[in-house]
Amino acid sequence: MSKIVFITGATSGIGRACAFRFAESGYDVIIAGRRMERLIEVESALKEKFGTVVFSLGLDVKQRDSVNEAIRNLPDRFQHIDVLINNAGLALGLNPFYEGDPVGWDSMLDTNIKGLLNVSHAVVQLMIRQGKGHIINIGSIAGREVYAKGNVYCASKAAVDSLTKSMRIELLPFGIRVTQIAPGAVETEFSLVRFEGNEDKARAVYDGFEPLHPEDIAEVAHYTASMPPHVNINDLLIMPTAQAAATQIFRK
Ligand code: NDP
Ligand code: 8X3
Repeated sequence: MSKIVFITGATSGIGRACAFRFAESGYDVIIAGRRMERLIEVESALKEKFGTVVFSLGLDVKQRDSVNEAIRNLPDRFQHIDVLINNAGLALGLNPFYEGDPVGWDSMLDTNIKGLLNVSHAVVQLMIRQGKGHIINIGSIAGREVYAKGNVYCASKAAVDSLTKSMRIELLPFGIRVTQIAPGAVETEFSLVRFEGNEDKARAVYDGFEPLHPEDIAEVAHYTASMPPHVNINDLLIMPTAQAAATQIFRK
């Protein structure tokens, strides 16, 4: 029986790359995200390229009732989840907090923290029954260091760091592994979302250096999941070679 990975935020960037990497090594995949047309595109590509068994889940991780219902109603063959990648997340804006938009704060906190909790809470019930599983949380350098104008996004990723540690302690009796992967700058749609579709601003974030590619993080996520069952990789901070800290980037 193939292993099953459940990836949130698989319509773009890191999540999409994870779907391809895990599919390549023979996993069946559950891909989740709000944009159904993107899910259909990823599903078709995975089927065509690797013959993957895919289940697409149009899902907003902020909607707790929908998350619970979606996971309760997974087809039987997807009711056994080996790996959950909590990747869905976003930043909105880059302003001092006193100029920030509270609607954006709600969206970041509800997605990056409560969304991760909603999905984990539902999926972990399956893992507890199985007596095994692996939760991989995508944190950020922003959860380790605070940078000016990062305020709520940084706080949301610091919460991911705390929750990862809590999960690891609390899931100890059930043989469930918990890993945090915390990337520095990865070129995805992240900055386009942060700057509300402003392509010039988004491109400028990655100007003059080679950022990480989503495939780099997917490779690492796959690596952590490929270790023997008695090995848990707790935490990985992964930066582009040209980046030493959140705001220390060497640009040519
Ligand atoms: P992208 O914008 O490319 O991808 C974000 C993904 O999250 C999309 O698939 C989006 O899907 C999904 N998503 C957002 N909100 C929701 C929601 N409410 N419900 C379900 N899915 C949602 O960015 P990245 O790939 O870069 O981001 C992935 C993760 O990596 C995030 O948690 C981000 O914070 C983190 N990260 C990113 C870094 C970077 O530099 N890019 C660095 C460190 C961490 P859809 O819109 O279809 O719902
Ligand atoms: C995304 C990386 O440095 O833009 O988490 O916050 S950063």
